[in-house]
Amino acid sequence: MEMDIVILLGGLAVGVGTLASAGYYFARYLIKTDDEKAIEQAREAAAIEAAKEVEKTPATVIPLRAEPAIVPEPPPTLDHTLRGTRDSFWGKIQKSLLGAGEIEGSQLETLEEILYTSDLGTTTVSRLLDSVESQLSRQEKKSLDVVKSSLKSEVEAILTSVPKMGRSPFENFATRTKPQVWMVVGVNGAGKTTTIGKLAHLAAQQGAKVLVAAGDTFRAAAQAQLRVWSERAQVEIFAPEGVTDPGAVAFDAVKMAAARGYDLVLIDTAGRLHTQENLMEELKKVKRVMQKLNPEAPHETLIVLDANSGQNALVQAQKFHDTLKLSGAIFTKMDGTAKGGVVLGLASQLQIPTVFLGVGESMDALTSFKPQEFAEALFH
Ligand SMILES: Nc1nc2c(ncn2[C@@H]2O[C@H](COP(=O)(O)OP(=O)(O)OP(=O)(O)O)[C@@H](O)[C@H]2O)c(=O)[nH]1
Ligand SMILES: [Mg+2]
Repeated sequence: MEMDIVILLGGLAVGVGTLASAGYYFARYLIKTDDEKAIEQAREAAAIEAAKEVEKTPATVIPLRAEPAIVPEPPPTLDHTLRGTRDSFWGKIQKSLLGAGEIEGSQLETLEEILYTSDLGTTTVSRLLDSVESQLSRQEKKSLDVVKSSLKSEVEAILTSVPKMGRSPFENFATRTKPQVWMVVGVNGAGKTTTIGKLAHLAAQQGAKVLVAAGDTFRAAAQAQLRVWSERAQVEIFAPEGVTDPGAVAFDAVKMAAARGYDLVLIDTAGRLHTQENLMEELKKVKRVMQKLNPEAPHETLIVLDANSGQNALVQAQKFHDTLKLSGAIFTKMDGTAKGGVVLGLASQLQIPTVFLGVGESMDALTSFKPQEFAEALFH
């Protein structure tokens, strides 16, 4: 009995204790003192102010893909491309003769000196000098504008006197026999493979079915380089593994193109110096081998010349012309050279028509050569 009372009293004590502590916590958290209420209100107000500040700040948008938009660059204009050449030619003439009065004696010598250092070639220099010295009256020689227009007409006359100058090899393309075969030759690094890529692109854009043939069997990376260009231009490539004879590549490419209805075969060749007789002979052989299939092939034999090589380009062209009978020239790297005057040299000395100009490294950077436009840009 006593034991029961002890348990009962113990239970009561625990119950009262629990109630007391529950009451304390109720009073502590729900019934707040005035001080506590004031602190809480201040905190709330501060939080609202802070939220308003965040709202005022413009949101920073982080795009999912922060890649710059790809805007295709337009190919540079000829006027822009020729600025280096223009500065070293007409720019220099203008600077040294401005305000000189009548151009005679020492001024004529200065003019001659500038012309000789402009990579024009001796024949062109004589013609240009003559157009000022003998064809202008004393009065006319006093005007820089008259001198300019006389030089410009002479430049135009030199360029247009070459048969087929500025003719595009794509002229009447659709009506020509299939496949047209173009062989591209030149010294090492002139820009042959790049130019083939550009030509392939141009032809493909005009709807032609194009095959590029990896006739440079000499340089290890040559096939791979041409493959990259063929992918860019979205044209087919003929590049057999392990074939070391460029004649065999050209032959098989032309054969395949004829069988499969290609419109154009562009044959890349290994770079070689015009002085390497055996390698020049090799090119003759490539040509002969193709002619067994098609006596008219190659329909175009185009030399690629680096404009930076200046007068040496004329020596190269002469030798390649003697060996292969060139049908046209393409000057590359006209952008960023001061030696573009060599285009005139090629016309007046060798009568080889320039058909395209390379004006940059991209696929679109190939422009048709137009004599008037060239003369215009040279004297702008
Ligand atoms: N700026 C500029 N660079 C060019 C032009 N054409 C070609 N190039 C550059 O010239 C370099 C040589 O070009 P390639 O096409 O490999 O020359 P290649 O004649 O095939 O050379 P090989 O096969 O070694 O004889 C490359 O870096 C090209 O990008 C052009 O018109 N302008
Ligand atoms: Mg090459």
